[in-house]
Amino acid sequence: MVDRIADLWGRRTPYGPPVPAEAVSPAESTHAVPGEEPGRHGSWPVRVDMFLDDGFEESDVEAWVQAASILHSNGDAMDIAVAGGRIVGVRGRAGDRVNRGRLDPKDLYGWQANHSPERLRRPLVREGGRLVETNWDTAMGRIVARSKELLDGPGGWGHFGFYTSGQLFLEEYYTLGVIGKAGIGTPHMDGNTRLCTATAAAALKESFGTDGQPGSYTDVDHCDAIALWGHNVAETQTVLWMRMLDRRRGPRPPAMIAVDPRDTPVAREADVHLAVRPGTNMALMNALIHRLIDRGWYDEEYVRAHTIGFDELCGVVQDCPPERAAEICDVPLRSVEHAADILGSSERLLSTVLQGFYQSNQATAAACQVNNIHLLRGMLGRPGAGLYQMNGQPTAQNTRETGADGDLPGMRNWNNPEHIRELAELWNVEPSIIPHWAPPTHAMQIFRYAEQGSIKLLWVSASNPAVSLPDLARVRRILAKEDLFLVVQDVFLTETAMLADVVLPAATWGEKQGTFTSVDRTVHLADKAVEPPGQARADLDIFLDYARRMDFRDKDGAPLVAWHDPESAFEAWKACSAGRPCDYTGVTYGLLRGAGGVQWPCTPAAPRGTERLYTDGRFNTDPDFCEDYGHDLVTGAAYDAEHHRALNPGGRAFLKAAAYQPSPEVTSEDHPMLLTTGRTVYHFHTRTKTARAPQLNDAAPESWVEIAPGDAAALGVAEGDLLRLESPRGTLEARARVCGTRPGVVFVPFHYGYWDHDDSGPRTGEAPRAANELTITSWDPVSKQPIFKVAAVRVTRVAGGDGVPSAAPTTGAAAPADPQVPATAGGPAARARQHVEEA
Ligand SMILES: Nc1nc2c(c(=O)[nH]1)N[C@H]1C(S)=C(S)[C@@H](COP(=O)(O)OP(=O)(O)OC[C@H]3O[C@@H](n4cnc5c(=O)[nH]c(N)nc54)[C@H](O)[C@@H]3O)O[C@H]1N2
Ligand SMILES: Nc1nc2c(c(=O)[nH]1)N[C@H]1C(S)=C(S)[C@@H](COP(=O)(O)OP(=O)(O)OC[C@H]3O[C@@H](n4cnc5c(=O)[nH]c(N)nc54)[C@H](O)[C@@H]3O)O[C@H]1N2
Ligand SMILES: [Mo]
Repeated sequence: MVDRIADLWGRRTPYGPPVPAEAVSPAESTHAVPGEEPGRHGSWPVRVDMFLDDGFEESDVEAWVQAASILHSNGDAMDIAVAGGRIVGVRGRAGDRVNRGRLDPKDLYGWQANHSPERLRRPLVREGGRLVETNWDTAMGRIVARSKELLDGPGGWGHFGFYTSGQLFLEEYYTLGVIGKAGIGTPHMDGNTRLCTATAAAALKESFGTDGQPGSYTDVDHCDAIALWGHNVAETQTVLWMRMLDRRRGPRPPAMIAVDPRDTPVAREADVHLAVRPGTNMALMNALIHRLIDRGWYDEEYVRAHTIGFDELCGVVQDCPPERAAEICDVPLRSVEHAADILGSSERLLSTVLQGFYQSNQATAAACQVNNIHLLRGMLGRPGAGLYQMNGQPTAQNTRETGADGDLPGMRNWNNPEHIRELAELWNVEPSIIPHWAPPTHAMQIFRYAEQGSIKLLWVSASNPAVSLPDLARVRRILAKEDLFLVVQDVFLTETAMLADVVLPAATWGEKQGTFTSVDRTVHLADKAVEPPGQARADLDIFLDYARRMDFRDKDGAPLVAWHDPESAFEAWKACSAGRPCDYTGVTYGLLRGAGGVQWPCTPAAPRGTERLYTDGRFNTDPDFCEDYGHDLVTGAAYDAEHHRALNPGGRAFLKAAAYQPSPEVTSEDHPMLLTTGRTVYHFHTRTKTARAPQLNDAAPESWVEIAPGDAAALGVAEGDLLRLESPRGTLEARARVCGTRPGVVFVPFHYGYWDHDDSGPRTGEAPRAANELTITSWDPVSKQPIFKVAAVRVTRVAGGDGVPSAAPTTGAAAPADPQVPATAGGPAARARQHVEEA
């Protein structure tokens, strides 16, 4: 048994890369008892994690229902324990390729939120300014009446906006996508994936022609170097980190590079930590590439055969030698050189990229440079040479694939008439109804249209923008507008739902069925384990009900949405995916049930799925096939089909370049420090679920400000003192955690809104604490992802802490400088089982 609040990653099971038997020395051979021994070779040992509710034993469990994790994108397979019609715990699935039985702390304890007494049980409508309970007919009736009035009036589809999630299921997104694109015909649809993985998609399209991760999680088993680009994987995809740590503790461990302004657990583990100034990733990347080219550490043959743009790239990076990056990023020159040495000498490099790049300055440009390193070194499409432009949310990949983020389903190109024709044929509608006269409207623009009044109906599903969007004072003003009809479909009465005209109570994970796809293209099925509370309904049923009531029809008068349950929706999606990169035609619910997850493309020709993409060095850049014709990375200007054809890609990847530019907001005399924001291991986003799981909430009950010891001393700040942060947008107050962030930078977790989700209700009379009160309305020119990671602030001390430390956890990046701060622990309530299978 282990307290997985105190011990985030559990017991180590060291292992080494697969090697031919004759190459293994006796000392390195397979050991029966992992942990104490040097470890074994080849495959990651099984360790099954389990947590059951107090008083329950395994023998009390009546059914184990298969699912996968819903609180991050790793796709860890698990079984839900059911007894007496309730969820009573979870257990990792030993046979699954992704996690081999392991679970993340959020997954072990987070399911308890399903049973919260605060779950929405009935629809709500606004009456005389207040939200009152009603029935489904009344709630849906109001939405449909307003929809028909708008659709039939002047401006029609232009008044509709849909803002969805990365947390629903594939079937739900596809249904929503068809309603939006072929029912209403609006381009104003996006997901919160815009805040999350828009840059992953954009960078993959720019370099390789379409979305889709080249790599596989098994690359961790084979690699000899791991580079983590702005990714605190130890706290945000803990099971993937366990796999990396197990390699690091086994024979022939991979080298490790971390790029992060804070002393995260990843940074502490790495051989080289580049604590860059927030907003300067691009200078570092250009310098690393400069060095690789300068030293001749690239694969000339691969570059010649499989890429376009080498000369331009050389031209751009020429001006950015390591010395220049060391100055701009404010990191030691020798560290830049050391990182380049590792990148240049590894034979099997694995990279992961996440929010430190995607939500920072020049997001797509910087993410593309990681692609460039892999292309230059020919590090794609073979074991260990892996690249993940990471996802964050559990189903963000599906939002993108199915077109619920505004892209066209099946990674089709909105600007390619042939792709529009394919969809029109599939759905049996006129091509003209499918929006394709301009790029899909991105989330920040949808909110802008609502602000200006042209979007009059905004339907938010499974997102809490009143806490998660930048510049919250503005977002609240928009959501509260009299002339905006706001529909919120959620499982709790969130900060956003409080502002709605209609609130629809949704069933969630464990209470409904559907599929989802993790970052390495592994598809899992989650089955329904228990009934939802009250009148709550699956999101799929809500969308199907809307389609029925709106009476959307195809060209021949038949219902546009002809499916009726998750499996029939999945079959409809399969037809849409056929022949595209994300081809699901070989996947069935039957295949996914029982066995482990399956990686797309999975077709009758590849019935067990596909481990890696681009194994032959042929990319999806063909003009007739690609998802996008690309952009200028500096301005965001879009290229057209003609430009793309003229480049004659012929299956080659693009090496795209851009010079470094400073962030849109830099420090000034008034705002002399940089604010960056992000996550802690215990909470998920706006905490609607994790604050309702006692073990998780108790580990991080209140917000905090991370500040470096030198800055704290200069401001006269001690651990636990109350600080005020002010940016040009707003103010927040929280207690100081003096710890290892870089000098001049403060960090605030973005999880805490103005509502306490632990039953104590809205916070009144207290100063705001949400990180997004301070962040800026500004986005990457290519991916349109907001810049959450860089804002200028002024920091002042408001009051002393009387020697009481802040409530920040001690386990992750917020590990305190002061050793006297009591360690975060979960105690008996957090005791979980971990069972290591002996070889
Ligand atoms: N525990 C937990 N896990 C989660 C989630 C969660 O809410 N909680 N959410 C999931 C989701 S949706 C996502 S998107 C992922 C996000 O996962 P991550 O990207 O790992 O998480 P973040 O904390 O947002 O950001 C990562 C790091 O970026 C660093 N950073 C800030 N500015 C810069 C910069 O300019 N350059 C560089 N190189 N680094 C910078 C921060 O210090 C931070 O440590 O996590 C997923 N997993
Ligand atoms: N400052 C700052 N801001 C950020 C970030 C950052 O790093 N810094 N990160 C950004 C990123 S990467 C992300 S992903 C976003 C996340 O931002 P949000 O999407 O706003 O965050 P969540 O709290 O996950 O909101 C999901 C909502 O869906 C509800 N929900 C859960 N399951 C279901 C379901 O099955 N059906 C329905 N209908 N509802 C459900 C939950 O109760 C919750 O209210 O925040 C972004 N904002
Ligand atoms: Mo995210």
